[in-house]
Amino acid sequence: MQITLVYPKWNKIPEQTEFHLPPHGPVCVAASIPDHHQLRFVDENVDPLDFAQPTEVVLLSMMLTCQLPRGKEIAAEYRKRGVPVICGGIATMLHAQEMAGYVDSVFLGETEGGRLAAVLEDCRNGTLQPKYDFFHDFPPIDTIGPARREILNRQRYIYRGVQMVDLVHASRGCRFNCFPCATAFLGGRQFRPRPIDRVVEELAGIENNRLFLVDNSLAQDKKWVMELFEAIKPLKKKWISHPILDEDEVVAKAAEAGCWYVYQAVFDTSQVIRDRVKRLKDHGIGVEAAVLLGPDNQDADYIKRLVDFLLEIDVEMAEFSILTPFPHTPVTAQMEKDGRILHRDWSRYTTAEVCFQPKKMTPEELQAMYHYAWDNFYREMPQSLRMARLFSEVVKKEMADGSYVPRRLAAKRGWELPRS
Ligand code: B12
Ligand code: SF4
Repeated sequence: MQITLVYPKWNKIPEQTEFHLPPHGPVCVAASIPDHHQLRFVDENVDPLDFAQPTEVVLLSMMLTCQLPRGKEIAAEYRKRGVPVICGGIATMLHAQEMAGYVDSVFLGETEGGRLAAVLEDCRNGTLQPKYDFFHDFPPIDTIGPARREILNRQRYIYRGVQMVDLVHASRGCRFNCFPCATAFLGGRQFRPRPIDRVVEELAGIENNRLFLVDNSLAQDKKWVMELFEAIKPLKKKWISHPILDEDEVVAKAAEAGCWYVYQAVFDTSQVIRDRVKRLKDHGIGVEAAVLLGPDNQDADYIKRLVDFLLEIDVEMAEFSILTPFPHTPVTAQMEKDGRILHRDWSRYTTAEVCFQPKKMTPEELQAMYHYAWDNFYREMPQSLRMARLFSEVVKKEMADGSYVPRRLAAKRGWELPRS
């Protein structure tokens, strides 16, 4: 069959860095599609979608709630042309009932272990079901093979001449249940580490030296992360990740294994956070603070202090998000009970807009404090400069261990380069 896999567009937050990362869900979906099908992939964030191109089925992959409105438009357009549409992905699971009204089939769960292949067979035989429910019925973790990154339009993920990181995951799920997060709902609080040899195999097969380990958290199983770091160290890859277990030997091992910078949630101005950031920086790991604005303990002064604190502890970057009542999160359950959700216009659920009634601020005040935080953190040193500083750090690391890409390319092509 001719298949079109689409990752619908959403409006990027103006404050965030301009570049786009390659989407990870779709490349994993693509890996579950048997080779006898022809596949065309469009990431609408970087390429236009041409509805006139012939296709027999459309797979809509949605990660974020704010992709829903465009996802629905795309589905309508294809269905008008008689093409069946199947949707899946995280945002589909979070809005399963709603999406059922817009597509021919809703797929809940993960595609590996032959599951998507079977759905495509149904489609070919004209027996597509309205729902495939594999929610919390996870495929065996060792059926997750390397993602199919060849489907990406590589030139679109280059920013100012720099190739963006490639995404990879060494585990799925998360055993924690933090208040703003839907991961506990999605993964049933099960941490599912992949066999380490399979992760190494996947990493080794990626030409890009710079990666993003998109695992929810590398703080869930000390033995496993220590083994993982030891195993990937010889690959000399440089990588970014979500938080790492905050213990000296773990952070040291991560740094040796190529950790370049970490997204670290900064929720208060405590000594714990100060120490955590210091530990990472002491090991040469940069810190991008992920800062949530709007929880009930915050007022405008609190946010001002938080911004000062971030500058004082000298995190390399900061990303501010407004607490957003995404479906199936603990915080939303509470807000629903309290009647504090202002609207359900998903196109505005971007984390750049206030969608709920804060406790100690008006929505307008919180919105203003969001802009205050971005403006003041980046006032002395703009985002582009901070980003450039982070990149210069990775280049230094790569130069030090000989993994800098021009060197590897030169080696591949047999050129001699000065030894420095
Ligand atoms: C990695 C990640 C990111 C990466 C995304 C990188 C990328 N380009 O893909 C980064 C760090 C950039 C990111 C950013 C954000 N993220 Co995020 N992220 C995740 C995370 C941790 C994992 C997603 C992932 O890649 N999983 C691995 C892949 C393989 O799994 P998957 O996508 O589920 O795909 C499988 C199935 O769903 C299925 N499938 C997928 N598509 C399809 C399609 C079809 C047709 C079928 C049949 C099946 C199918 O098959 C796949 C293989 O099994 C999730 C949490 C989680 N546990 O899921 C949050 C999560 C998706 N993120 C979230 C949020 C809030 C954000 C931010 C808004 C946070 C912020 N304020 O900055 C930003 C938004 C980005 C922006 N505005 O530009 C929320 C989403 C909430 C929502 N309802 O919208 C989540 C759920 C975490 C949470 N807080 O609850 N994120
Ligand atoms: S915020 Fe991170 S650690 Fe907490 S539940 Fe979500 S994925 Fe797990």
